[in-house]
Amino acid sequence: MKKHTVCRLCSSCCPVEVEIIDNKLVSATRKSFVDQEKRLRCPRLNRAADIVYSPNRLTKPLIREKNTSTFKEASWDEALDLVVARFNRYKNEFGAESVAWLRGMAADWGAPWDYANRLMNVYGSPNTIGNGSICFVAREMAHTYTYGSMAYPEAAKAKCILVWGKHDRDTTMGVGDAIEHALENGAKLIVVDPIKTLIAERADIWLQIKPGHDGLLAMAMINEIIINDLYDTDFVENFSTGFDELKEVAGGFPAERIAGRIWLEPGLIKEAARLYATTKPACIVDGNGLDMQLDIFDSTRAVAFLRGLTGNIDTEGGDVLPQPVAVRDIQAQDSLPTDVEPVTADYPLFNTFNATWGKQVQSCVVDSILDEKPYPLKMVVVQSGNPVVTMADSTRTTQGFKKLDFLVVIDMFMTRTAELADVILPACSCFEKTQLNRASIRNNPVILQDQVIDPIGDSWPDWQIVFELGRRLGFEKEFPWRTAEAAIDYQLEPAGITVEMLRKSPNGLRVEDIMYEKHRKNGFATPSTKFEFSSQTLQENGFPQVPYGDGFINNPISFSDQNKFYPIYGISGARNNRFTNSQFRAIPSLLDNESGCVVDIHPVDAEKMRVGNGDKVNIETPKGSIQMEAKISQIVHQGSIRIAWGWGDYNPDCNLNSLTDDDRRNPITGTPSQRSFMCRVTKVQDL
Ligand SMILES: Nc1nc2c(c(=O)[nH]1)N[C@H]1C(S)=C(S)[C@@H](COP(=O)(O)OP(=O)(O)OC[C@H]3O[C@@H](n4cnc5c(=O)[nH]c(N)nc54)[C@H](O)[C@@H]3O)O[C@H]1N2
Ligand SMILES: Nc1nc2c(c(=O)[nH]1)N[C@H]1C(S)=C(S)[C@@H](COP(=O)(O)OP(=O)(O)OC[C@H]3O[C@@H](n4cnc5c(=O)[nH]c(N)nc54)[C@H](O)[C@@H]3O)O[C@H]1N2
Ligand code: SF4
Ligand SMILES: [Mo]
Repeated sequence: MKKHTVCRLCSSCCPVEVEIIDNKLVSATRKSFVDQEKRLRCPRLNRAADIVYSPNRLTKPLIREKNTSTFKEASWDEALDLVVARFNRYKNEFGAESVAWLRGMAADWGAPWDYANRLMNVYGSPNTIGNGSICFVAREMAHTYTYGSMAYPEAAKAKCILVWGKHDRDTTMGVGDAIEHALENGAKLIVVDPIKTLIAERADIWLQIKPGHDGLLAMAMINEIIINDLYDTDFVENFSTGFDELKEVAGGFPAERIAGRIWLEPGLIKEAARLYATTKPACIVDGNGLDMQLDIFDSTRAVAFLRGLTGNIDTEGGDVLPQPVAVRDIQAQDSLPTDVEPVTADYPLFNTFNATWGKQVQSCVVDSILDEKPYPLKMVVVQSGNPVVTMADSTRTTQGFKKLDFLVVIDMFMTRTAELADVILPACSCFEKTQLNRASIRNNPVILQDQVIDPIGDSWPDWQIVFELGRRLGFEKEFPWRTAEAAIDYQLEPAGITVEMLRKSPNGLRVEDIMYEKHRKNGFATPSTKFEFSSQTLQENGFPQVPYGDGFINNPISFSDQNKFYPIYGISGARNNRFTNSQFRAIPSLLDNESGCVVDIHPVDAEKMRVGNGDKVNIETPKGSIQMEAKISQIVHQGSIRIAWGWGDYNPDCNLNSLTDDDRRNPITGTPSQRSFMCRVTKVQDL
């Protein structure tokens, strides 16, 4: 039997068709507007059955035996009662704010994020915290400050595609399909990436940017477009504000002066600016290459400016602004006492830029535990995340989680984070639960992630865990729902959509047709109702109103002030299409014949280091060291290395975040430099 759902084995939320035989998931296929044989293949989806039925799945709640490293199996009643007792104890002893709920990316950002917020808000803690400071939420804030929400590229219809720090063919297959389609139809391609990726190889112009220096390039492109009158005068005059201020600041970034600082030729920067500005429609596919950088907010705003400057915002084949469906805000923020600040209080603009994103600076959780500022957290619930290996500075993060009084982990597998827990609650996979994903809430059409098989063992869907905890904490009224369907129907009521209707439209329910150039009628959802090249809100809060208005930061990546000792640029990459972040290395069919756990070193550097293919090298920063096999490769620029991402759970010796630092952060979004940092490389036998 065929069933429809949405895959959530990574954050891309691809609609899929699943083959079920005897109530078992046998195979799954990604849906796409392109023909089956042309679709990009996703190895994780192809191995969905191996993931779902893995013998390593957690199938029973586990409680740590007192003062040991062993766990005993428990009933849900026993485990939940223990968790609830701790929730109550810390609230009585230290106030509800001493408990935090930390969410990784795996259980989605839509309704599951709202449920966790609702629970913590009615309990009285302001500390529901996501990992958006290093994933896309900081980027979303930069978009929002410019034109009111996050734009998405309509790549399939574009004539020019500017891919900026994204690698969709491995990470976001739906957009990957769209890019392939556009290229087949003759679209031009510009890629900004320090690595010669598969998509960079095919670009008309590849800008092999120096890691972490994207802001300089974006400003140089803006300047080039302005001084050559390549900008859209109608848009700039009628729909934007702050153009003159931008023009002045961008004037300080001429391509000739900037190029040498970012490993590029001035001619290539000019050519890219001209191609992007003069080929219409053009879209920008921006990605995680911009995230996890110290100047994420300014660099992403500068990239976002290109969209307005060239009149490509909200146009067909350009970057389109979403048309969200009307949903009920179920976070119950009104229940929170107003006099308790969250542990993320140092980042007020990020905490509040969106009505429901809330707090996203996960580093503050560790600050609070270790430095007891603004107060100490005593208990943390980690849901669908593995912070011990995915957050910056793993040594410090581990210290923090070890210092906690009580740690609860909700996960499908035993992880390095779960190993530190007092209670582990076994979660269902994406195929075992019905869920309203963020992709659906934030834009048309709404597509239901629908349960297609029964839960494995005694695992529970995340929604059930949260609702049941809520009820046991005494919030029966706030958590009346016994099914996911009832909760989703309640949340979608303002849109007039029900789960039943969604099931009848498995390819998605569109509540309104796509509309372009909505600003002509409504303006933009910014304080000025204009596309904001300069922001008064930022100025009022002590930040430059135009990106880099007070100069470009001197040392934009970690440890660049110590480059005598750490002379090599380390790049965190690559996302491998077999794995999602730290996940799936326990799945033999995905791990077998896998050769991705390597560090790419340029041949010239390798010779200097006397390193050959397959040699083990030690990579070191002031924070720690890891060891990996070397791969001699031309895909990196001389002077930089690319370190494989996501191996820290499988093998702590390869934990990239043992190298990264959390000491310096973006002042607005709290983002540390997890993507780029200076390091030293030595052959292991030379040590
Ligand atoms: N140096 C460096 N650091 C990075 C990154 C990088 O590229 N380089 N990437 C960053 C980014 S963008 C992100 S988003 C973070 C990711 O950080 P995390 O979200 O911590 O990463 P994952 O490894 O994906 O961990 C997800 C966990 O959720 C579990 N899980 C999967 N599905 C479900 C579910 O439905 N319910 C529950 N309860 N659990 C589930 C998985 O088993 C896994 O243990 O890492 C960040 N850290
Ligand atoms: N297979 C797979 N798919 C995934 C995930 C996964 O772990 N595996 N994770 C999911 C998650 S949580 C996310 S956030 C998305 C992320 O998806 P993407 O945004 O595609 O993220 P990455 O592949 O990490 O990085 C994109 C590109 O940025 C480049 N890059 C590195 N440093 C820089 C830099 O300084 N400047 C520029 N311009 N580019 C740079 C890298 O070389 C890489 O090609 O993918 C999601 N999908
Ligand atoms: S890219 Fe693959 S793993 Fe990610 S949601 Fe799509 S099908 Fe699933
Ligand atoms: Mo992410």
